[in-house]
Amino acid sequence: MRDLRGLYSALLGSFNEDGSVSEKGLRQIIRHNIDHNKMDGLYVGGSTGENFMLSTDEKKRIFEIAKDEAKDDITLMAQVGSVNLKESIELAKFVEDLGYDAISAVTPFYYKFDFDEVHHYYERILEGVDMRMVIYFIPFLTGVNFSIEQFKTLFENKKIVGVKFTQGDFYLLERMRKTFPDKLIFAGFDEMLLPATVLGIDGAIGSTYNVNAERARQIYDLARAEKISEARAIQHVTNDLITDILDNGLYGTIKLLLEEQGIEAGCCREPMKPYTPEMRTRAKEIYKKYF
Ligand code: NAY
Repeated sequence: MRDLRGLYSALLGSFNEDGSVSEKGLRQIIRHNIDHNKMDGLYVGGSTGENFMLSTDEKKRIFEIAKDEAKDDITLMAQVGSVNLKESIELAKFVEDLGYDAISAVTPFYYKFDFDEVHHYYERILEGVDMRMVIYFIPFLTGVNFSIEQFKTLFENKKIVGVKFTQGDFYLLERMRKTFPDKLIFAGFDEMLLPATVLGIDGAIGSTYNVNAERARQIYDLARAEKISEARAIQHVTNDLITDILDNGLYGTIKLLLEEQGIEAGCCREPMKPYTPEMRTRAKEIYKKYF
């Protein structure tokens, strides 16, 4: 069984102008993450993949393309969570058959499900598969928060091996590390990679690693080696870059930065905005400034 720890790029979605999935773009982004970025893993079907705007067939196709392109070169974790539980169950079985290393599922959102309902959702997804699961915890987008006690209840299922922690609450992160030394914690905010690494995470999953992998690796390695001031200097540059990316439109700007490196990363999916000339110009400036 593959070790799941390490740095993962959250795989971007790649779309043609008519909104269809660009297989060519996806394959190029995947190769770039393996060959150039030297990532440990890819998180397929997450927020960065614009996943919650896709049909079940499109999600399946992207899972297939990622596995076909990556083969066993890199750890593959599939985000199968959806507010449609039947779809999540179907996708979990689908990626198990494809040979993915692990699944992840976002907490069910939109309706204000209570904890028992959320717990049931994870149990139902896991009933049908023999796979390791990483909970996708992102309260600022889903509105779903857990206490330590609730994490404890979820973690009673041995198939749940960890959490993708996209949360700026470092007190909770520290409590989690102490309480669950054997569970895997992946940091989900690239701008907080250094403090999360100091607190003892097992890895990180991020959108900006698609373009900023070298700095992310340095931060992660330096922090693990307790070379904090060196790591902090790189986190400062990284956060200047992330601030500029966020100001110009997160996923679109990352794709435009990849374009500067010759990768046909494609467009974003409606209702995300199409690229404007100003956005393209700004992305070129950002590229020149940081790369
Ligand atoms: C996902 O599912 O793709 C992720 O959550 C990856 C983590 C990213 N979160 C989101 C919501 O995009 O990399 C982060 C984030 O983009 C980055 O820290 C900038 O804020």
